Amino acid sequence: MKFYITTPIYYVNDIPHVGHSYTTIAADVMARWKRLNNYDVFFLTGTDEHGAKIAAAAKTKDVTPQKLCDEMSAKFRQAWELLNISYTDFIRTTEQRHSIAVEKIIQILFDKGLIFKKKYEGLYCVGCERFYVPKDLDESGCCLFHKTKPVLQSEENYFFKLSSFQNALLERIADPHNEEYIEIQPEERRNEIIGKLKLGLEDVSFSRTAIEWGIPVPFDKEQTVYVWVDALVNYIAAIGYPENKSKFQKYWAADIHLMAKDILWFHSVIWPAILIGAGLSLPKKVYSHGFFTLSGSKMSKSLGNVISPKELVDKYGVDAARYLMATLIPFGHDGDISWQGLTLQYNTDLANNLGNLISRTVKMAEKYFNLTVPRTEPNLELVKEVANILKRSFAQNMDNLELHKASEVLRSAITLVNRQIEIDAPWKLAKTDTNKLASCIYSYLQTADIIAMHMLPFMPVISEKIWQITGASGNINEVAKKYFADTIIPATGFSISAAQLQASEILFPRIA
Ligand code: ME8
Repeated sequence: MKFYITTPIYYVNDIPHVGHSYTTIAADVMARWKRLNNYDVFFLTGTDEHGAKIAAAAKTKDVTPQKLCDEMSAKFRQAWELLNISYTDFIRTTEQRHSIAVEKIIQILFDKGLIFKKKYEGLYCVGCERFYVPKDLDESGCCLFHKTKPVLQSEENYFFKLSSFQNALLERIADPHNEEYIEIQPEERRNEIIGKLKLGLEDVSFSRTAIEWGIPVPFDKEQTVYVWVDALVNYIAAIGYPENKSKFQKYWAADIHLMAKDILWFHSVIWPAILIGAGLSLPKKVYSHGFFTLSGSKMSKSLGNVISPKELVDKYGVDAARYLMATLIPFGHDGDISWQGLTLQYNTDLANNLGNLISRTVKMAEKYFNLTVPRTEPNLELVKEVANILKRSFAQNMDNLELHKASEVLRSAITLVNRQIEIDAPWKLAKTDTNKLASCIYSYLQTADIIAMHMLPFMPVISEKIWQITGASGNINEVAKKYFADTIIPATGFSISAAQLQASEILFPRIA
């Protein structure tokens, strides 16, 4: 089975920050989870490089737009490398494979009579790269996202007959039984889109005359393709449209387009309308996660409160940074993040709970058995209980993109083992019953391994480290694939080879 997941392609006028990282880490967690479940995963990210915004940014820096794009796109790649993002492909809209696909789509829509020329005057927000009507703006006439006044622009452009797609879209978005159903999540966002759709749709400009930094319209070289249409097509260009038919057929339609609510309209209305118009099938799920503020304020360069991926990694380490970002706020809901909140969660979940479980277990193995715990029957009750807690809801939460809930399940499994250690009191057993002591420690090691397998999508490097420290045999990813496919069961399928336990370094040093 295939699984095709995408992030937005990010604008290169901005440096990668914690907002972009949020979506990309979440997509990576999903991609890794699906790989562990034996899916053939295609995970796409990339950069959005055309349009007025990029041209203006290049002008300010006194460089050519292409130079700016090359530099900035490389920064996104570096950021994703730093965060250990396992993308399959990274697309840039200035690549030829991309412009070929855009030209093809625009031409098809034009040939089908879905694009026509019209003079238009409207309020354009460069930040959003879109026209607004006054009712979309706040009381002072500003864009809700950028808090700036859109400028009046008048042009003769090519328009897309979006208005004629109202019913086709409503059928596919509102009716779960429709063959081409697009699942918009979360529910509140879906309802908002349905509500807006019911009010009717206006035709939308699909080309610009004033903007040179873009892909020329194939049937009128005086115009360039509207940057949003250009950008959306990346999702099919990257998987081979139009030339590599077999690759395209293999991966399209997308299983999940992931983004925040700022761009949900484009993904759940404009993009599906383009696809219906071009005779292509529709994405299965469009998921809008929450938008977060930083210590109560909108993140912005001018406020100087932008957190970079590097700052996160420097403070918490790569794996912990990934875990914290993916789980700190309920996925799908707006929230606030702060250094204080991140550090608190780090100390609670990682330094205290998980870190403590590993370090105390290994310390006991070292103290009482010189890191060679004799092979005994583990406390199967505990191992099974941990496996059951995880089985009951971890997979379901992950599949529903409820990453924070999946992490809560993990947390409760870890807490359970830590409590069991208190109940068993191995330090007392050491004086009375070394057999039982070995069996207890063996069970903590087994549960740590089960937990590590579930942690893999969030913390791939530390999970593997835990696997090695506890002396588990085999490659954690391969064992986990079997485990999630139910072809091995806990306590029998993977064994602790007693001699290989490693003294543990501190996995998560406490942070003040
Ligand atoms: O919109 N909270 O690119 P963009 C949560 N190029 N997510 C955030 C965030 C925050 N505070 N800030 C940014 C564009 N994001 C277009 C997309 S796709 C065909 C074209 C994330 O660089 C979130 O995913 O402005 C949001 O939707 C995206 O960055 C916007 O990225």
